[in-house]
Amino acid sequence: MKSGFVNIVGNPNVGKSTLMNLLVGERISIATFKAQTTRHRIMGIVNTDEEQIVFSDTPGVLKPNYKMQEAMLAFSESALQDADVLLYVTDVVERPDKNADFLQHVRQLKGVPVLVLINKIDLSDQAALEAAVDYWHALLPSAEILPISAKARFGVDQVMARIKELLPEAPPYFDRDSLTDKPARFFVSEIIREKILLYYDKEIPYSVEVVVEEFKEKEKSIHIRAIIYVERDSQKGIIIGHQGTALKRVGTEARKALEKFFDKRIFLELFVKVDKDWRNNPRRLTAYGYNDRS
Ligand SMILES: Nc1nc2c(ncn2[C@@H]2O[C@H](COP(=O)(O)OP(=O)(O)OP(=O)(O)O)[C@@H](O)[C@H]2O)c(=O)[nH]1
Ligand SMILES: [Mg+2]
Repeated sequence: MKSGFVNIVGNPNVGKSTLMNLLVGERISIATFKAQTTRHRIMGIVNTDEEQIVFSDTPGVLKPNYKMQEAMLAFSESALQDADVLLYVTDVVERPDKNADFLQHVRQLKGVPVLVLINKIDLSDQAALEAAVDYWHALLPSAEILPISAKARFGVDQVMARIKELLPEAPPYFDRDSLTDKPARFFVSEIIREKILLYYDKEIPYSVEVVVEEFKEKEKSIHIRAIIYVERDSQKGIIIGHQGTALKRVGTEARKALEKFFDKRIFLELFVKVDKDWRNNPRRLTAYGYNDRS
């Protein structure tokens, strides 16, 4: 039996979550066009007769400006501690020299195979791709470099095949039928947050935390009550919108996505509350799960 942790790290918006969902074959991690979509370390588990591959998606590496971002960075760094295989994802559009400290940690990993995945090659030409390969080869000489396009599903099967070769022999870490380490409520709050990332501008999505207060599952339906917390009063009005239309849109689109995810009828109630400056409040961050280390 082969089993191990395959941890996905890299800068924001390079396609880590899109790739994780492809590798796992389920839409476990939300992915949007905005940077800093992922805030937690989220495991997606692939079980076959011979292997258990525990993928971890992580937040994009950043220089923290507030305590929530410190917690996000700690999730990314934790993925360097226990990786059996590390997937360092970059893409053909990002400025690759940012976050030199994190790259230095990657370089110092002992005995951990690193695959540098140059994503979004659908946006590149051959010459630019070759330059990127040379650049990464100089930066991480012992890493293997694989160009991919998660969006076009190009190169992903090769990545999977290489992971299976590199996976160590070990007994499984999780039940053989588990798909993730996170409870159903986590996915509910993430799906609601995804809609908020898509429908609101500027700082609003980054000031939001979603808490599921009630999750009552029946045979054919799930009743959910969730609170959208914002940092300030003025943000509450923006989330709700004129005559409640903005919030209604979030509710409708989140319900549709939740029905797809759970394959059940969903009854969703959303409320908006202010939790002043929660992003810098250690006690609130702990309550919201930002200090859970797996
Ligand atoms: N053109 C193109 N876009 C891609 C590709 N892979 C991902 N994207 C897009 O890149 C954006 C970011 O994708 P995510 O998967 O959310 O990126 P991430 O690295 O998880 O981002 P953070 O969670 O913010 O760190 C989304 O709009 C994706 O659709 C690709 O191969 N080609
Ligand atoms: Mg992500």
